[in-house]
Amino acid sequence: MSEFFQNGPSLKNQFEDDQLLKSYIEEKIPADIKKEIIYDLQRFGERVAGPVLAMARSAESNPPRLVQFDAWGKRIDTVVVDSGWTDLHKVSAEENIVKLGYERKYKQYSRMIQFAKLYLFHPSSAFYSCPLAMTDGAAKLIELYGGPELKKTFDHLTSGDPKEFWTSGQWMTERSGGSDVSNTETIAKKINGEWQLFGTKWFTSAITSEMAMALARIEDDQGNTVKGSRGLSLFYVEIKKADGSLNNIEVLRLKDKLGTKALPTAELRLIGTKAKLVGNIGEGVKQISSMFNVTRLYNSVTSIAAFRRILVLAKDYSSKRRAFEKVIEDHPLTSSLLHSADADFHGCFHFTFLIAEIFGNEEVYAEKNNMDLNREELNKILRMLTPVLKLYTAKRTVQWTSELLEVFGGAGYIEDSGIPVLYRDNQVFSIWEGTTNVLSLDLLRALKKDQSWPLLVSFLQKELIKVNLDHLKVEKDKALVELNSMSAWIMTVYQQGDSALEGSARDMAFRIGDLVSHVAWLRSLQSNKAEDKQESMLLSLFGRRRF
Ligand code: MFK
Repeated sequence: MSEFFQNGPSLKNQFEDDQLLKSYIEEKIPADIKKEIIYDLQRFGERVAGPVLAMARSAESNPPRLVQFDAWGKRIDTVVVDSGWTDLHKVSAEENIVKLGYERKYKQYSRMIQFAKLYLFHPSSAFYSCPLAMTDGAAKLIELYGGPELKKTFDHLTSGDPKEFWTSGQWMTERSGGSDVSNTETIAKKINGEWQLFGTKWFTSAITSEMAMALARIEDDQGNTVKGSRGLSLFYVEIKKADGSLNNIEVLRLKDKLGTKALPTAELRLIGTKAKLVGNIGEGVKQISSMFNVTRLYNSVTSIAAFRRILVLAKDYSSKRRAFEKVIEDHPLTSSLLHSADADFHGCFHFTFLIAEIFGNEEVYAEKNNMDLNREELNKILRMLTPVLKLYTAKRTVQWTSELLEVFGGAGYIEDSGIPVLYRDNQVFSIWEGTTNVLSLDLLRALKKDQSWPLLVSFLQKELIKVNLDHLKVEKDKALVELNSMSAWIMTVYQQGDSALEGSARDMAFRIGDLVSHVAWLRSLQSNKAEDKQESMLLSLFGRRRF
């Protein structure tokens, strides 16, 4: 009998092993902060490949459970989580994942550095990154609209001390409205001078958080409400009362999801939940939308991180597994598949970090910035490209996860190889925070409202003018041709009216995604001046695999 046993894929230090991230940091981060940052990322790269991943594995194999009653029949609705999950809370605080975005110690580079850490953390976090996304979003909302009474809460959300650090939920979705939030049925009533919420929230991650941001429809003394999204207001909710019991909330059940099994997602009934109004009455959707730039960017960073994880495992495995007399990476079909995945991954990485850079520059605005854009322009580009980035990176990750799973053959279909969990989990990226269709329509909304296409064209043209290395010329010219062709196409579709525009929105979003990721990549190759021929060989705007 054969004594042969295949060696499985393995993970190295996740920063040291990531040539792309290392050269990006080298290129982008100024010398005075680089040393500190690189040391921190190296240390964290080791931590996520070992002990942090073990916490995630533990949390995944011991999913949360809901205990609704105590031994004596009293309703307690306690969600019991694995110690791995609580350890991931500690790691998130210690590593300052949210804090980095608000402390702004590294000025306009703060978001880039924060997202580099999130990118290392996510694939070893069992989706603890989800509460972190909502926490960062809530901090943003409080920063923009919160009064002084929420200052302490803001300090909790942005703390680096595990004992002080809070996470936040985001309670939007209801049975009557998922994508279409305007159908929200939860009511807010003022009772004895205090707001109380009544209704059912259908998807709430993660119920183990300390607070949440919720949408509700204000009902006046006569029982009248304003219909549609203009009737919705934003509320701050603390999940527990001072005595530790729930704030008039019943946990109806935990969702039995396809993936993200460690993440406790619950259905809640609000039965007079005490709340505080945030911002202006009737502006809830507009206000909560301003956190979409944060949460959708988190979605993009975490989806490219997940894409990288399956890609490095597939590459490592291909260098070990022999079939038909050679390791499989030496077979032309496998090597072309991996090459193609790598090319798409590079495009997604550069697109994501371009938006992180724009976001950082918008938040810590300096008149003279690397992008040559004023604050209003930075804002408009973010508004237009964030939904595109989210849908583009999510879809690429979902498609490539399925494709790369095949590299492992049957082993990729077996639970304890650690691959199926990626397949299940990654599917969520294109659903939550807006599906591909909803985000395509969001792009149209932004294009129409801000007339931002000409602004994007001029930004991309300016960036392309700076690309002058000989070996980048062919791909630069392709980008210029595509830019002109897209402008003509968008003009034609505009003239055909709203129905044609809606029907084309998805194609438009993916074409913009291809183009911007290509330009972002060229920009990076130009400015790191390493003349990294190997990386440039991957670059081919029109050579990407179509699924
Ligand atoms: C690991 C990473 C994890 C990531 C986090 C995961 C946790 C997620 C948990 C969840 O909560 S998932 C559920 C998330 N739900 C959504 O993302 C909702 C998707 N639906 C939409 O985005 C719809 O487009 C929307 C609800 C916004 C449509 O509602 P309306 O009321 O029809 O929107 P309308 O009238 O177009 O816009 C209302 C206001 O918001 C307008 O402002 P004005 O009143 O000043 O005109 C819009 O300009 C503004 N707005 C809408 N979308 C915006 C926006 N502003 C900025 N950015 C946007 N994207």
